[in-house]
Order: sequence, then C-alpha cells, then structure tokens
Amino acid sequence: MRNQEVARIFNDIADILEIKGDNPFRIRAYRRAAQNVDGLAKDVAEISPEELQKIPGIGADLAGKVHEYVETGGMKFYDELKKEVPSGLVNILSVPGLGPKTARLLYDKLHIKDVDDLEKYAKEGKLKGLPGIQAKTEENILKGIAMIRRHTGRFPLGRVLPVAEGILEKLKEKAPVIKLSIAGSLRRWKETIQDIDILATSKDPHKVMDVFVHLPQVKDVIMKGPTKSSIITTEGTQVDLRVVEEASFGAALAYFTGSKEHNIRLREMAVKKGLKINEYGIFDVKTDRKLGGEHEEDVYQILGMPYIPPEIREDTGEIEAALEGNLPKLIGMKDIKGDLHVHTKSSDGSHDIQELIEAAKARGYEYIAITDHSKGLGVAGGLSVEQVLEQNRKIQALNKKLRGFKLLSGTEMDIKSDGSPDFPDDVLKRLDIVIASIHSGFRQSKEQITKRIVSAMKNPYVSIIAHPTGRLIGERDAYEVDLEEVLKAAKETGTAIEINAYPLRLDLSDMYVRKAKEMGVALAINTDTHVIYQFDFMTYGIGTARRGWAGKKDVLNTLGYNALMKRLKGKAGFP
Ligand code: DGT
Ligand code: CA
Ligand code: ZN
Repeated sequence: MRNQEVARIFNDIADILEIKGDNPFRIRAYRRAAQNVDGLAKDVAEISPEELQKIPGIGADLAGKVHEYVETGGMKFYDELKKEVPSGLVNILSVPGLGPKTARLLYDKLHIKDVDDLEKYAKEGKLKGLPGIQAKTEENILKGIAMIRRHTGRFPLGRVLPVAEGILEKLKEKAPVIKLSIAGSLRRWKETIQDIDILATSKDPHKVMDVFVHLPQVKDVIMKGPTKSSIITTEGTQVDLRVVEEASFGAALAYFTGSKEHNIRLREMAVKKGLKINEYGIFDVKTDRKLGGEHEEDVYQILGMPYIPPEIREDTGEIEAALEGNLPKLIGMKDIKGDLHVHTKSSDGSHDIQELIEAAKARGYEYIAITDHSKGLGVAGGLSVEQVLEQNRKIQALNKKLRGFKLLSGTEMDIKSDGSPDFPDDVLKRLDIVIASIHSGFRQSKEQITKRIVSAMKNPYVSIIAHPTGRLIGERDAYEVDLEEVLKAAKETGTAIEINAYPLRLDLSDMYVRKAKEMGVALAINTDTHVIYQFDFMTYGIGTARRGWAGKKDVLNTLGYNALMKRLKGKAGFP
C-alpha cells in the first residue's frame, strides 16, 4: 500500500514546515491528513482524485498531491520544501523528545545540521546554555542518539510486513509462480527485520524475476538472475527473491527461514547421522541419495523430530524440546475469543461502540472490552468519573439487547506519576475490566516506575497491566522498569500482563512472554484498537506470543465470556 509512504511524506512536510515556523493550522492539516491516510483500509493508489477529497482532512489541494505521488512516485512541493532545510536537520527530529522548535533553535544558534553535529555538541556540553536545555536534556539527547544508531539497518516488523505482503500480492497476480512463501526473520515474526526473504517455485523463473524487478514497490535493483534477485523498495528495505526447484522447495524454505543458529544445530545433528542438509535437500552422505526436500516437514522428520514452528526456531531450547516430545502447542488466531483493549471516540478512538461491535463480530469475536482512557490522560480525551459511569450504564443496556456477543465495560486507567490510580475503587468496582498503564513520568528511576506498576497490580480491581514497558520499536526505548519484579508481582496478585499487539509496541516482548509463561503469569493479547482496521493487528500479538512459546491456556482472551468474567472477578482481594 502507498498509504504509509504518503503518510510519511505528509508528516515530513509537517516537520519541515514546523522547523520553518510556518502557519500552525497548515502544519496540523498535514499531520491530520497523514493520520487519516495511514488509517485507510484501501490503497490510495486505487482511489480516484474525486473520492480522495472525501477523506476527512483531505481537500482538493492534498488530494492533488496524493494523486501526483501515485502517478509519478514524487511530490514537487515536498521536493522543493526539502531544499529549504538541511536534510540532516529533519533527521534530528527522530531523536526522542526533540521537537521542531528545538531543532530550529539548534540550527539558528549553533548551526547544527545533523545528528552527528548534535552528538558532538551534546558531548561537549555546549547545548546547556540554550533556552529549555539543561544538563539532563543533553544526557537524554545522547541516549536518544544511541538508540537511533542501534536501530539503523533494522526495521520494525510492523513497517516491513505490510510491504512484504504487498509484494507477495503483486507476484501472485502478475508472475507465473506456483509456490510462494515469506522466509527469514519475517516468517519467524522477529520484532525487527534486516531484509525480506521470499521463496518461489515456477516453470518460468526468468519471467518471475522480470516481473519482480519491475514492481511499483521497487526503487533500485541490486542484482537480477534466474535463481536470485535483490531489490530495494521505495521504503528502503532490501528484498531477496529466490526461485527454486519444486523438489527442493521445503529444504530451501527451512534453510532460508533460519534462524542461522537453528540451522547450524540441525546440520550438526545431520552430520552425526551420516546425513547432509542444505538448501537443496537432505542427502545420505555415503550414497549421495536424496532422502527428501520437497516439503519442510521432511527435514524434521528425517532427523527424528516433529515439525518445529518457524516462530521458535532460534536455538533456545526448541530442538531439545522437539527431541523429547515436549514442544509447546502454540496459540493461534483461532483461539482468540475477543479483544480486551479497545478505544472509542469518547476518548481518542475513531468509532462509536456500535461500529466496533460490528467489526468485532465480523472477525468472529465473542466479546470486546471498551477501555477508553481515564481523566488523567487529558491529551487523549480521558473520561471523567461521570463519563465512564455513563458509558458503563450504556454498555449494560446494550448487553441486554445483544445476541451472541458481549461488551465488557472497562477503562484504560492511567497510573499516575506517584503510583496512585486515576479512578477511586468505588468507580473501578462497577466496571467489568480495568487495564492500568503508564503514560507519563517515563524518565523516573527504575525503582519508582517498578513501584508504580506493582502498586497498581495490588489494587484488586486492576485486571491487566497494558504495554508494560512503554516502548515504541525503533522510536522510543522502554522506560526503565524491572520486569522480573513486575512479573513476580503479577503472579502474586493474579494480575495479567498484556502483549500489546500494536505493531510498533509488541510489548511484552517475546523474551519476557516466555518468562511470564514459565512463571505462570496470565497474558492477554490486545490490539489497543483506535481505528477499526487495527483489530487486524491481533496477528502481530499472536506472532509475539508464539515466539514466547505461549499456548492457548496462557492467554486470558482465549476464554469464553463466562469463564473470562469469572476469572476477572476471581482476583485475590476482590470483594
Ligand atoms: P534478518 O537479519 O532480519 O534479515 O534475519 P534473517 O534470519 O532473515 O537472516 P538473513 O536474511 O541473513 O538470512 C535468511 C536465512 O538464511 C537465515 O535465517 C538463515 C539462512 N542463512 C543465511 N546465512 C546463513 C549462514 O551463513 N549459515 C546458515 N546455516 N544459514 C544461513
Ligand atoms: Ca532476512
Ligand atoms: Zn490504549
């Protein structure tokens, strides 16, 4: 979809305008347009200029710009605008907490043009005198730069997967492929991705490669051959496509899915059995006879193991578990009965409850929890006590009318900086579910933040801790928090921990999901939906849960409605 690209450009434009000190209304118009284009379910390339104008926040002018981009792959206004500020200055904005006003100031006063300049000045302590910059800020800027550096070269899964799916779709449509699969870290649902690996079989590999290197997503072609081609997409991700023989497809899929560590272990095992595994198949070393390779299962079967799902192929115990017959039965999409973290337009969501019910039913769900923000989160339209109680009455009335579907009346309650809850207990006790989470005070010490979360968990009405580390992959590091302590307290208090499925969050991360599972802490996989299409983010949560070895019984929202309600009311200390 072109939508993400257009949204990124509109956001860039807003950034540059802001650095230039342009009209705030104009800046906000670009930001709003970016958000709305990003949220569209349909590709802007398939929407006529007339229809484009009907999208909220897109007038004739912006519709024209979108159309221009779809037609030409560029936007004149954007290209001209970029010439007005040093390109590195825009990159400075990716340093967390550093906004356009500061960027402008840094440029005007110190001629800082890019991240390297910024780092140099911060290290030398030369930023301090500037308005609004203190020693602590310099330290935070350096931390932020270090984070950006760590992430360069790897892209968040949530940015890469839609690109890969777009390419697969086009290949299916236009190229003579028979089998087609994603491989590599993307197939393992790793949270960051270096490059996209795709495998195919075909009777006409040349034609497949021809189609591939001419796809609209392609910016540069690195190499083109009959068995392997590599391109760079317009987003800057490398994609390798390999066309292999039908008889080797399974072996190639196993090989290129990795991980490398997992493959090395498999090959060592093979050697001990007098076998050889490579991307072409499994062979008997003595006779060179091919024993298998058409199907991925062949590899595992010949080594005397059950099939190991891609998500756990990391050599972190899966091979031992497989040999002992102890592989976990991993959770799947079909196990999910509902979503426990959903916003309506009463806070910062985009839809009313009725629209959300329809969307949830269409996904086969049995229930959803309405969890708008609480009053402390003013910027997100948090609900007052009166408003959340009114919503609660409305939901109870709706539940009487609904057939085969239930709403849970809830809240995403802010845990305040001092650790106190944003609603009193006599409000919380009327709700079906309470999600508690942190939205401020990210710079507190590890002890403070851990204490805040633990004290929230001690409240008998708090059912789930949402996005427990606050990270945004590639954009914002987790706040300092002792997750081991949090998990321990979760176990003791009977509080569930969320796997927030929003693609840039994936929070809990896979490693801690596994720890939670081992400790017997309940998990909940939620999308944090603000716009309906985001319900589909559930697959990312499932991917993360599977990477953490989680099964159906580890996850709250696999329970049916009645069992779930019983479970929520069963928390220790619940009156
Ligand atoms: P990344 O870094 O996100 O692209 O991660 P992967 O796992 O996709 O790594 P990539 O793209 O370098 O290679 C894809 C797969 O190919 C990898 O998971 C395993 C296999 N592979 C690549 N290089 C080697 C190697 O030197 N030895 C073995 N055994 N397997 C390899
Ligand atoms: Ca890869
Ligand atoms: Zn939320």
